[in-house]
Amino acid sequence: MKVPQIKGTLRFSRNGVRAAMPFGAEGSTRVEGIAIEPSITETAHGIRFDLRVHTQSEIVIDAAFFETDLIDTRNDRVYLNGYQSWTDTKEFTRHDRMTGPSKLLAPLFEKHKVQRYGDYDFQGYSRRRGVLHGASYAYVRGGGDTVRLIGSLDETSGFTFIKVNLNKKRMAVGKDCTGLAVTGEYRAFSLLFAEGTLDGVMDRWFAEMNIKPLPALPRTGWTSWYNYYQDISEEIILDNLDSFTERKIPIEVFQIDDGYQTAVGDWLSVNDRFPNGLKPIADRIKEAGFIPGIWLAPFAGETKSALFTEHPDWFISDDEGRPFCTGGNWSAFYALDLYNDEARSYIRHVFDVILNDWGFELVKLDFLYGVCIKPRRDKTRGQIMCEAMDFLRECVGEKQIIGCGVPLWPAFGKVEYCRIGTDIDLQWHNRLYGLLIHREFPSTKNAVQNSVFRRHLDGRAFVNDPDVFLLRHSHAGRQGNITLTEGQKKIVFYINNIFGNLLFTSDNIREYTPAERNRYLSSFPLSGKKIRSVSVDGELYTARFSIGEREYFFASNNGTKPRRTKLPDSLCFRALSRPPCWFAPESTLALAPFTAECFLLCDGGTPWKVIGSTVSAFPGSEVTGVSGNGEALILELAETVRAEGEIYVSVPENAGRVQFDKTILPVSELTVADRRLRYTVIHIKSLYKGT
Ligand code: 9PG
Repeated sequence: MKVPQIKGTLRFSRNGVRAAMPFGAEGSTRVEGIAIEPSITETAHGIRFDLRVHTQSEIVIDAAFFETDLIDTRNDRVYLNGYQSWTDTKEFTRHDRMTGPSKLLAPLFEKHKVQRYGDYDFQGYSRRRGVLHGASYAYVRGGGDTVRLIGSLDETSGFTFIKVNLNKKRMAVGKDCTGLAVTGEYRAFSLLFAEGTLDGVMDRWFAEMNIKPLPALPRTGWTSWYNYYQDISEEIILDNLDSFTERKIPIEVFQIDDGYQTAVGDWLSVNDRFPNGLKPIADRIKEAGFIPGIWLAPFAGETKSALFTEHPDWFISDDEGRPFCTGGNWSAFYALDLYNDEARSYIRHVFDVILNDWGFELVKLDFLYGVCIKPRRDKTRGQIMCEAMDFLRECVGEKQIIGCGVPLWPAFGKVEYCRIGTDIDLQWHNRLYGLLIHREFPSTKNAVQNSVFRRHLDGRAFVNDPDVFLLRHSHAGRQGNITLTEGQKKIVFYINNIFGNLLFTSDNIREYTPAERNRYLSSFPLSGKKIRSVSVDGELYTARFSIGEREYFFASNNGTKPRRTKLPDSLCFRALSRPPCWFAPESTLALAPFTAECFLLCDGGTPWKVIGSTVSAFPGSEVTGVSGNGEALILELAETVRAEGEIYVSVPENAGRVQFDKTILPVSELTVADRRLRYTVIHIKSLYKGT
């Protein structure tokens, strides 16, 4: 790639006197006692830009930013990474607006401090079309498959913000370091520019950072939040646990969410809905063969907590020494000061009890952004957040972490799993909220969007947690008010399964109808997917991916207008459809509003291949071995198959019948677009126990 242009300014004050110094890509700038030293080098992974500031006496930085020339045309799309896990993220166009909490409603929001959930207190929101920003990294997509990445290599010195004005083809890069006092050296920027395919530039960025994901497997599981919310009890938790064990559902993680504690912050004070405490529950979960998980917000303390009322001095305060509110959740909450020794000891003790005494093996650590809500004179937000992640890692040791509500860069390589989108809602999207409140609000639409657009982090930074899928109907569960339609539930189900690798639900599976149950069971086995290509055109999402040797196509219409797309150049078996349905190569697929369809690509020509199945949502992924010998068919299934259904296996031209498992099976014939399919049908009985 060509060397990017760099035209920057460092603004600071020294002894109360304001000054500014320009910098470029090369050549140092000096004034008495201060030197700015840029360096631009070509590495194995791209073009690296570093900017160091050396100062003999203390300076207080006001701003550090530069303009660069990554945008070619007004029609370029720019991926802008939202500030934290929940912030909406996608490839933006010049028609998009980015909006923070409504200024008009500010008095209303004052109590809830909605601006503190994101970057509203320190990043400008002009609400103008095409004037947008993101954190830590961005990429520009012109017409085709090539993208130009700009990625921060080091946020321990402060968050990097990338701001664009697509109408004017401008991009500026700034460091969130306003108010930082520096003496000696400050590494103001460390960035990689790279050009290539999205996968290519992501590989190179992570290689240049030398960040590797912690070892962690894809997991299936259950969490209490999206059915019971805070309204949980021992009885509810154990009843749901039993529902999985009785039915021999092969989930791996069973996680208790918010609601067990007397107040947020008082993690060791379990409320009276759990009369026996949590240790016996963790034991029961382990006896059932699952990994016990628990939620906590380790830096948070709500107004009514004993933690906050007894130790207000452990919390971050404003410049006048008053408590600095982090947000409106619960009875409003505050964040512990990471640099207060007693606060640190308290957090260490909490983890020691939860992990070692109670025996939990996985913690979902939430509302983490709170800890860096207020930069210090000696530390930027980015530095605080990175140090906080190191501290949490040290506290949790070898046990596992799901990061949540966290700026992503500091979580790279530090947590096994990480939420990359906002909360699933029981409705698709509250438009009014979208227009008026913070970008982090629960929205199924935004959650799905982030799962697709942040897919490149999965397996590079951590395992992506797309949040839960829900399959229950509207009158099931405590929260009988689920208004997601069948199609919307199917979209979330597929997108989570394709792009995420932590597959949780919150449904009470006892309440499933037979159809809901079979849909749920069709998610087993969870199999690794390799994404080959993705296209997003408005609300039409399509993707090609593979599972082992098998190829798949997925399409969803996430909007309210009917859409059409073309199937790949192969016979396509439509998943979850009965009777079996094969589509001709390159047929047009009509997608009604809010529908999703997944297809197995099968040429059908060669014998002894799975050419369709209704057992798995990803037809064929449940089959670990298929072969034939004369007329005898050998078929092996994954251990975690539970659903019932039919598997369609192609047979040789001359085979009039097939022998399988001591039975004789007939051969069927079908012609789809002048391709003849000869196949046999194997009925798989449900291994599911109970109703
Ligand atoms: C427990 C929940 C669940 C959930 C988390 C988190 O923007 N917001 O106002 C907002 C509030 C709560 C929230 C997400 C966003 O939920 O993501 O899975 O654990 O806390 O309280």
